[in-house]
Amino acid sequence: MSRRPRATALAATVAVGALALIAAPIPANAADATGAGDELTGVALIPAPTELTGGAGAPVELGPGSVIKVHPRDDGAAEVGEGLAELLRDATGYAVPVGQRAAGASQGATIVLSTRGDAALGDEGYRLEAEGARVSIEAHSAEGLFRGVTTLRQLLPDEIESAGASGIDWAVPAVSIGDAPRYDYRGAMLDVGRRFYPVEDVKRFIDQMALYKYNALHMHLTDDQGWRLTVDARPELTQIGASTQSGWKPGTGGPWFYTKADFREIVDYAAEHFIEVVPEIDGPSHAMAAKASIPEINCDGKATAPYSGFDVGLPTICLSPEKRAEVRAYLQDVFTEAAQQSSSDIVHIGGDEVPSTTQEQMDWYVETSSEILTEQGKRIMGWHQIGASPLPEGAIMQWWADAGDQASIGTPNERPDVRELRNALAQGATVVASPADRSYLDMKYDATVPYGLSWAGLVDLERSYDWDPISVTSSVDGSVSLATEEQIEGVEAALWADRAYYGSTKLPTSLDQFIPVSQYADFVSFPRMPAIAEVGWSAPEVRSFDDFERRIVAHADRWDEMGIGYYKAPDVPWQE
Ligand code: TNX
Repeated sequence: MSRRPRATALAATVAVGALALIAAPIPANAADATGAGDELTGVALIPAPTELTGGAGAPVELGPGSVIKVHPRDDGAAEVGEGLAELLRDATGYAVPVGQRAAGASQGATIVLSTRGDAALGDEGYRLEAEGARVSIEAHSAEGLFRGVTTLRQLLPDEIESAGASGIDWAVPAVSIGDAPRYDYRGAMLDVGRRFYPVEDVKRFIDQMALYKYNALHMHLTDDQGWRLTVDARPELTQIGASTQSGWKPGTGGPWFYTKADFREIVDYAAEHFIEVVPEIDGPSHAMAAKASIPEINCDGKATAPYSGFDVGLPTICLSPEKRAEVRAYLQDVFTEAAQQSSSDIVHIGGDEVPSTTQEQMDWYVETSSEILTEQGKRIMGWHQIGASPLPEGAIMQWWADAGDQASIGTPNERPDVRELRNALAQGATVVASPADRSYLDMKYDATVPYGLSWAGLVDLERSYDWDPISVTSSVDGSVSLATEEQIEGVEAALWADRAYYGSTKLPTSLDQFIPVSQYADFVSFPRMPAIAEVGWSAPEVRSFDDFERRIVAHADRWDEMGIGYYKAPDVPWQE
């Protein structure tokens, strides 16, 4: 998946915005839950589309004769159509043939899919019309069509998410939708370093991401507590570095890593959902698993003991001049193989929480990593500390600041983080916003939550929803704004796993406190992951927390169908 140039992205947004004005759209909140009889009753789309109007005609009824029509040479539509057909077949039991000649819709409506829509729709935009005997979705790419099909999925009854729910009325309300994302990059991060997610659990997370139109899975593959990626040139990294997780010493299970086939399976599964996989190899800190595996990246040339504790800010790999050739060789091996195994044009180099290095050492680390990855044709991404160093063209800085950092913007005492942001922007870098006090899914929703941390504060649903990348790169009163809209690449929800156990205000005393990893992920991600999806996708004009709350409550039934164990946050008016 290649990203479109910013200029086109903006043109597409403006074009859809202009359409929205002409069509005098009903805001997404028009589907008032109390508006019985209103044709938009029950429509609860997340993220909110750019333009949504209720059609005057009848709802679309799918039935045993329903077909998906695609043009014979439209391979993208055929592929996306087959995915939709599988979903429909599982849930409805109907045959749902796909093809040009799929005809005979006497007992059910036709779904028409096309990737031959106007170029102004951009890579991910689409138009969806539903009325009477027909649903049509048109995009300019398979990816855009997939996003449109995702909207159709949310227009169908909740039972679409479960297999074998026959006997219900498979109706789609009459609607007209024009839609395109605000930002190109809408990521979610899994910390498989602290806590390993088996392939099936990663796939489950990908399913959840896809339903909310995320397009980048950032895998934090290495940390102090574990190394998860197979690197052929350095087998020790998984032989030794994969023997630990946070709280799990060598010999308590494992090893915990992805074989090449496993990783391929994840990348392919993500690609089927139009999600790219951004691999992260963290360094020069957060690298104890590598230091335990490879003696020559330590200043004394000796391997460290495998680490399974809960600290951050631990020693870095050796950055003294006499060790640089060996460290460079290590970086060459790990970044090359990470680049080759992944599907994104971005590789994440970490760079966070580095203790006791000089700026010269950090610069060497960032420049060396960048050189290796530039040779591989990749862009680099890094936590915002990389902003203090010279950055290559196309670099992305991931802004993970908390409220205190933001509050210092424009004051005489701007924090170093803010200087890093300014420096990165001045070099032409773009920003992915993942403010810790908004989009860190490991922050507790409230003080009663038994998992996670609260160093950036408590993050309830409204806090995770009510921000955007411009607001978190501006002073509190908005008078000093550091990034322009063009310099924002997107947003990311970050699911760290430092405290993925029950009773997380204290360190665990027994392995029994570790709940299954998907149970942890479901709980901390829902309802907040859909909120951050809307921050990344939806135009500011169609966003409001009150309306989002109405829609999120409606989605809870869908999560029940999917078996997602979400947090029934007490401040959200869930329905019985
Ligand atoms: C900070 S955010 C970290 C991570 C922790 C996280 C926990 C960042 C770049 N570094 O190492 O997992 O806080 O909330």
